[in-house]
Amino acid sequence: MNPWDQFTGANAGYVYELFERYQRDPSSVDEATRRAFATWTPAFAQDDSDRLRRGGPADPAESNSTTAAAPFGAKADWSADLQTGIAAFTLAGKIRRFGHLAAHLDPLGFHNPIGDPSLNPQSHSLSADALKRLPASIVSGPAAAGAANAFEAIARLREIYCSTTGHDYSHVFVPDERVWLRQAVESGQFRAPLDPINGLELLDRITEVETFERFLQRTFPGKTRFSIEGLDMMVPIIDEIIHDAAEGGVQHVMIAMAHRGRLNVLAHILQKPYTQILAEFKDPIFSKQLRVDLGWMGDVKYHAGARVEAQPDGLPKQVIISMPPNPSHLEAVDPVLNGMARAAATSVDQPGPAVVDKGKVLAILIHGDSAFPGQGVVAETLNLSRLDGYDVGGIIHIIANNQLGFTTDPDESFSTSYASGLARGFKIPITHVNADDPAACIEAARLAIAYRQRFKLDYLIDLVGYRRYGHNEGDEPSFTQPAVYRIVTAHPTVREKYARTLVEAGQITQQQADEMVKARMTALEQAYAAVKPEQDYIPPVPAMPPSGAATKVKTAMPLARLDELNADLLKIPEGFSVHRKLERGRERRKTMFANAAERSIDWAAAEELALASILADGIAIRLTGEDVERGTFSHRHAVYHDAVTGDEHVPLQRLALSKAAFEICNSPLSEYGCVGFELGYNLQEPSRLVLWEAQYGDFINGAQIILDEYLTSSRAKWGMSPSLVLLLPHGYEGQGPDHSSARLERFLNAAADTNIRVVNCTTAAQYFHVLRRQALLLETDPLPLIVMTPKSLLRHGFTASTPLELADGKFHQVIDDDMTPAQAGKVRRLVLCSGKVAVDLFTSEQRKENANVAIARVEQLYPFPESVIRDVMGRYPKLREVCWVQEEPENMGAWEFVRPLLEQLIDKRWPLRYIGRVRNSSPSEGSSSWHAVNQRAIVEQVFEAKAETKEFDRVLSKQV
Ligand SMILES: Cc1ncc(C[n+]2csc(CCOP(=O)(O)OP(=O)(O)O)c2C)c(N)n1
Ligand SMILES: [Mg+2]
Repeated sequence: MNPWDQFTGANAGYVYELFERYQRDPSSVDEATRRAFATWTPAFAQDDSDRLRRGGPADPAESNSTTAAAPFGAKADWSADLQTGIAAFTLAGKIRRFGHLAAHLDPLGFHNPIGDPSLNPQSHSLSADALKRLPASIVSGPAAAGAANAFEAIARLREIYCSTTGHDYSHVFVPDERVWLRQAVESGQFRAPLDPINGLELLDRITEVETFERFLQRTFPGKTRFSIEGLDMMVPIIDEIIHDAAEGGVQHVMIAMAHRGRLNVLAHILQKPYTQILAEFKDPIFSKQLRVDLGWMGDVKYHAGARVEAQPDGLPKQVIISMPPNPSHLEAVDPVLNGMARAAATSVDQPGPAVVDKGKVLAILIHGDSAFPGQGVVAETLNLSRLDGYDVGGIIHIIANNQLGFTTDPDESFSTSYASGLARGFKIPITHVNADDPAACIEAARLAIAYRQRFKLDYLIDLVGYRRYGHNEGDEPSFTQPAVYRIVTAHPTVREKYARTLVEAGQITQQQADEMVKARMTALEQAYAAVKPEQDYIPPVPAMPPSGAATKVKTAMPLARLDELNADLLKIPEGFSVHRKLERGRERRKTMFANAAERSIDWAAAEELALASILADGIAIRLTGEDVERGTFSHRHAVYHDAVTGDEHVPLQRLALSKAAFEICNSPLSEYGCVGFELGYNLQEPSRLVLWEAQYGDFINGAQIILDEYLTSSRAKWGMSPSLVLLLPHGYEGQGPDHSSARLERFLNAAADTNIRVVNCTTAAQYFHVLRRQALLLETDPLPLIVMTPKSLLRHGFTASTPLELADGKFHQVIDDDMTPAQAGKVRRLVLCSGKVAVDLFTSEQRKENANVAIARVEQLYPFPESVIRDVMGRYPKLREVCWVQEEPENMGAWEFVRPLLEQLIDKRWPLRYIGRVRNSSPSEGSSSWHAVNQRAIVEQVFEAKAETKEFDRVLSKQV
């Protein structure tokens, strides 16, 4: 028997490759193979002189190897056949890899396929005849099965890879996944006829989609709706994904998308009633929207979210489908939805690590073709996909690719070959599909959800269509894309085309197809006639009004309980070796409760005790951020690493008293994406305490879009109730402009309507109580909590607290100077300040010598504790002036926020002075010496009877 006969398909290909190597360099294969190649003849050795006579290849680079002459001894005929086999095998590989480049993806035919010479048989010196002489098995896979020869198999392969679908998955490096994809794609298992499509239902669905837009266009001409038209198949694609997901056990499908087609998806996937949408188009002004104080709420209609419990066709169970509201800021919703999905998939009712069930929830993210490559947060979100602390078992991405971004063409939008290029780096399989081919779109959807369910990994559908109108419906697209819009105007809709296909196939008559349109239009007209804007317009559900619970909640904990928690935290698993240096700290903690009045509790201990006590109260916690496990300042050590084995021990997950899960993870180096994720997690599961810590507070500005669009305004815009905690290391310690300021002023600038809490604590006990307060308010009075946290003060004696302060105390919005009434009677100057500068003042030499100055710490800046400060002012009968003191420049920090509030409180009784750094564009000095000078000047100015010292004058003159 000829040994070549044993090899078929991929194996044969491998042998051909080996032979090719052998031809180039016989010593590159092992001895036995060398012997075999010297004697065996390929099975299909037939006269192929025809092919050999033909001209050279179109692309020599692609085909050099296939035209190389046998170097020695081989018989010319079998060598030639072997070459043909190798060429056919290579061609099949190129089609699988690059076939998408020749696929007809653009329904308008405006952007031609890029193509690739290696996809042509001629480039491999292959003729049709030569291919016909080869067995189909050389192509291998399902395309070869049942094919008479390689010619037929190659033709099938081209049909699969180069028609209206571009399967782009060669970048998936895990063989299992790639083999699955290849099999799924080539077998046609997700395509009709193997997986049938109900053509009439599909036609009716796209009729519904199109008619909705046409009705809106007719009824509200020119009004912005961001029509889906040109990408109508998006709706059936989502239908299909939801159906298959629900069938596979998914209980909750979460969808996020931008403006394009959103109203259509809200109406038809989220089942938002037509009457409600139409009432929004009428844009009524009603009393229920207005507030007496000229304030406002709400957002434009195409930012609204929705939620529905639906039963997909033919399935016995319900599935929740939800879409969060989102802002204009394209792609900002990506990490938010990702975090929501994670929260929904996570169970936290057992102590220990959180348990994630990746099969429970499915997230679908719909992107724009300009926004996907353009917005960095997309990359940040994709980067979360396979990280333990963020994984949601695969997101299905759909690029709503209308080949335009406002007026910007694709070649002005991205440097990758496709809008989806970024996904390749994340090993996400991509299906580019022509939005005018409904069957291909349905296959893409089925493929995506099947892959996601099988591997629990992301999948991307690049739905390539067009935009029927301008960016919005009042826009004239032919100003900028005249050629495209000449085609669009004459281009039939996908509904028209599909109706024609079904008519030609005899499945429906044209009249029946037209009836479908009429029926849908009638339903819309009836809905419109029935609209009662006063009832149908539903403004955002008002967020829980502030309940005042914040001042009443009891955060203290009995000493014995704290001691017990502490002992529990200090337990170490048998045989675990703690790092020598960390052991010392643990030893100190063992005696922390020995004397209840001793200042033995530092910042990190207070935090750990607070978190432990929250877990013991049954509230789950998630804490993330850059390097949070250890803590940027090496203070937290929430995760111990065995000094010998590297094994991990997380005390808060081993707590005997805990009643809920504790999740902690170092985040990737991202702020926008990660803060968005945590915010989404928090919104989805508001009863859990979610904390994000910045490496340094400065870096929070990387997440500014999330802060502005979600954290501080989502209450007013969408009636949401976020309660995320941000821990932002803040304080002037001479580390330069970028490690000093968490931009307190930006939070205060966004503070209104009791939308956040902003604190700057100066003691460990205050931090303990504020964390506990936050946890205990999650259900009754939730608000985001912004904490300016210390750096050098983490281990400062001044900030340490006594066990009693935890056991008997509470969070104080203001900490007044610790003076007797007699001492207070001498005070002339009341200094109000917040955070680290207070510690500088209290611990200064001047403080001891100066009895005229009282220092009160404003620990909570928002909501501003007016009445407490009023009381503080009342304690000093001989007061002559009030000073606001801060480390930050005058245009930053809290000053500009507190100034009008203090002026109101002072009511012209005393002058209000500012002491702090001068206005500056940069948050702080670049030199630590300069920092020391300015810091000293602030302290001196506070305690000087006369305001300016010589040094301060000098500093000022230099700075100016
Ligand atoms: C972050 C951000 N920058 C700019 C804009 C303004 N903008 C609104 S839509 C749009 C074009 C979006 O193009 P694409 O992503 O292709 O979506 P399409 O409108 O084509 O569906 C731009 C630039 C925005 N909304 N968000
Ligand atoms: Mg676009």
